[in-house]
Amino acid sequence: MAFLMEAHSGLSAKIVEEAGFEGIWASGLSMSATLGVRDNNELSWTQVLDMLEYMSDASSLPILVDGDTGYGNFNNFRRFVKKLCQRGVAGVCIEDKIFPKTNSFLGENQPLADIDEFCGKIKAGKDTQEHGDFSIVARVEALIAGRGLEEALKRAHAYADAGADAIVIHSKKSSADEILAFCREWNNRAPVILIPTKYYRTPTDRFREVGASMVIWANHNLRSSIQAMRDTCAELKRSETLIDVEDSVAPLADVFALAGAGELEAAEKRYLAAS
Ligand code: SPV
Ligand code: MG
Repeated sequence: MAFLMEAHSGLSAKIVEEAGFEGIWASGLSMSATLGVRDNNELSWTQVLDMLEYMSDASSLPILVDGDTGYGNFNNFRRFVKKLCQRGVAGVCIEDKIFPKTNSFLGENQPLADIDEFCGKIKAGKDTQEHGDFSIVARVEALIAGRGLEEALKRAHAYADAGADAIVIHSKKSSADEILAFCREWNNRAPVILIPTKYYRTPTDRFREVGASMVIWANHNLRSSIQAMRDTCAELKRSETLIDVEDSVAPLADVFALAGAGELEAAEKRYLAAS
């Protein structure tokens, strides 16, 4: 089972790679929150592309981008796929909801996309991808929308028939029961990806036992950075001195190292005329 770790910037992409993960989840929630906006397609798709360009420049890891609902219909989505391929992104996940989307953890009874329309989107993406190994992942939101296991399975089968390379089955329950039941019924017809943000107490071995292929830690770099920034702000506001803060933040040398200062120094020796 593989693990994708969330990143939302060039810097966080580098940190994910440094930690040894095999891939990056470019989370829509995290990219939005980082720029101070809501996870409601308030970022345009070209703004998302710009963020991805920094991330793919910063890291050699494969990036699976959260493509929300594809930014419109099949035509908007296939153009997004073309641009992702040009930027070296490894794959995109689209969810079967309506544009503009709402985060899965907000509200009840979120409207779902028409199955045939969503299948057309998947097909258009597969027909457009410029590299054979680009992945289109279909995210089933039936459990999120309270529509039950049968609806989730029906949708997952339709999306696999349409050519989806893998299925994300999502849930907002604190118990993994419905997710595990889905996986057992699905029986690995196509690879299954889980996002255990809400059912985080479930031991990871349970996901292995039901044959999950991949787990996404979807927002934990964003949330850890919020906590760290808040702690530092509070301490400095209170103490009005750096004395107690210096040892609790990353050394400045780390900032330069992560930005690649060493590479520039070496390049200057090679390329700048000696004065
Ligand atoms: C994201 O990380 O943006 C996701 C996962 O789509 S979730 O927030 O659980 O919907
Ligand atoms: Mg998202």
